[in-house]
Order: sequence, then structure tokens, then C-alpha cells
Amino acid sequence: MLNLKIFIFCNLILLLLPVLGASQEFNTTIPFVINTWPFTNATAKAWQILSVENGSALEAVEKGCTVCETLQCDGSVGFGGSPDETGETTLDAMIMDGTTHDVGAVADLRRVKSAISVARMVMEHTTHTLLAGDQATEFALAMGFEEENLTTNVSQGIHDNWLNNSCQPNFWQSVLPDPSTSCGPYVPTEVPLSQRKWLVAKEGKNFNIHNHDTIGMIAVDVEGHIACGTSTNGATHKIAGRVGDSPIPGSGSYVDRHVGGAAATGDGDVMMRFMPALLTVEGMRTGLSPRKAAEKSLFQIASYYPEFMGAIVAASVNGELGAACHGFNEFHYSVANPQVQNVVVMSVSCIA
Ligand code: SD4
Repeated sequence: MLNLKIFIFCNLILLLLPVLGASQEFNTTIPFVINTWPFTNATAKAWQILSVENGSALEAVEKGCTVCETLQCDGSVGFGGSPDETGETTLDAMIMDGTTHDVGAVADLRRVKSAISVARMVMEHTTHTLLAGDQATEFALAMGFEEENLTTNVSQGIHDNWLNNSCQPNFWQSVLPDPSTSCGPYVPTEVPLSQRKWLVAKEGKNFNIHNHDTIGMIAVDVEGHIACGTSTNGATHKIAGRVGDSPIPGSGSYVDRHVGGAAATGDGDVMMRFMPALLTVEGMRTGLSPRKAAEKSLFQIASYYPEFMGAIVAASVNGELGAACHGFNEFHYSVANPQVQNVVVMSVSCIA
């Protein structure tokens, strides 16, 4: 009877943690799934595969992230979001199998909606790791995917507004005409450092709380296999051809079967310079908790870019979960595991 009471009490605490706002990190058992942001439909799909279908971690990550691609989570994943300077939506995605340490990824994928599934095809049907641009599209079509226009009325409207607003904001610097007031085309110019007033854009001024919602997911299945993946349409008004951190192994996400995994979201132009997912997993290898390891990675980035915005979710192979963020107030992420038997949204206060 006492055991039953303790069991009920523990489950109650776990369910209340997000409500109490005290949910900085906690331990669970396998299987589990954790992903960035309150993309709970994606978490639920992955959890169904892990817990009901006894499916693999890889399958859970692919199908979970696919839900976000289909639902256009927050407009930042899938078709019809983050139009580039030409108005086109392009996609970045990766998937990593912790059992084999194999990776498949696509960058700047055009006219194909199912980015993470194409990434899985790269992993399983080639010996490459990353395909990019129109050739990634050709590969996808050869693998049986459909070619579709990724532009929607919404993304067209975002692009039209941007053109009407003198192409603000944008990602240019040290060019003429002044990119902080004018559209291109631009030519390079030598601007003395003291006069580079638009240099701040490099530090993430184009990213904000509404503009960086990549899905990054880590899953461990009943067999203990770990996998991770990401999917995003990148940065709004990016220069055509821009690839973010999400498809880069070690940056967008990373797993090591002996340690755990991590996945990142935020200002990918800055974050990919530090490989934060790899840093976080290596931090866990030294004995840090997932949250502490993620914080350490973010502190390292912040020492160079104090205003950058980003967040990391992390998990050990044994089910210790955590997250950390920088550059905004609070980061929400989603979890499903045997303790809560459902999807819960957790939150963590940012370190700065
Ligand atoms: C990127 N990290 O491409 C991504 C941005 C993001 O929703 O999180 N977008 O830089």
C-alpha cells in the first residue's frame, strides 16, 4: 500500500513539474523521446512508435519529425515557411543512427516536402552523408519522392512584405548599397570596422523567439538503440543557398550510443561554428548531466556571441533528460516516457 502511494505521488510530481515550472531536468527509463519546442504532435507520433508499436528509435525520429513537416510546425518546419530572398522555401534535415554512427542529411533541399525521409534515404541508400541543393532534389525524385512547389500564400505574403519593407531584415554586411536600408543587388565593399553599423546582424538580429523553431529530436527505443534528427526550413529571408546548422552532424544534432544525444535550435549561422550537439554529448561523456552539458556548450558560444539565441535538448542513453537555452527567457520542450505515459511539455529558464 505504501509502495502504491509512493508510486502515485511520484507520478503526480512528474505530471505537475511543467505546471510548477520546476522541470529543469529529470530521470526516466527507456524508451523515451525528447524534442525541441512544444511540438507535441511530433512527440506523440514518436512515442506511439516506441511504446505501442515497439518500433525503432530511427523510425520514431523520422516519423515524429515528419509530423512537424506536414503540420508546418510554427511555420519553421516543412513547406511554406522561412522564404529566402527569392521567396523560395528550402529545407534542411538530418537523421543519425546511434547504433551504426551513420548519418543521412539534406541541405537546401528544393521542391520536396519530406526532408527527413529523404535524409534517411541518403543514409540507407548511399555511402554519402549529406546531399545539397537541386542535386538533392534529383536524388529524392529518383528515390520516389514527389516534386512539389513549397511556396504557399503565407510564405509568398512574408516575402512580399519583406520586399515592400526595403528587404529588412537581411543577412548582408560590408556591401553597398547599405543593406540596413536598401535591397540588393549588393557589391562588396571595404568598410572600416568602426563604421560597420549593420555588423550586429551577424549576431543573430534576424533570429528571434518567433523565428527559430527547428524540430530536433532524440529517441531511445525498447532495445536501447538511440537516434536523433532535425528538420527545418531555416532562416526567414536567408540568402539563397544558405544552409543552417540543422543538417550538420554534431551541430544540429548528434548521438553516441555509449553516451546519449543532443539536438539544437536557434541561430544556426552562429551555432554551427561551435558544434554544440557534439560538445554537449562530449560534456555528458565527462560526467556532466544533460542540462549542465548543454549549458556549458551555450556558455562557450556566448563567450564569443553574447547576444545569440539558441537552445539545446539533451538525453543520456539511460534516460536522464535536460535542456538549456540562451538569449530569451524560457525554453519549452516536449518529452514522452514510461513515467508520464504521455507527452508533457517541460520548461527551462535560460542561462542568460
Ligand atoms: C537554422 N537552426 O537554420 C535553424 C533555425 C531554426 O527554425 O531553429 N529555425 O539556423
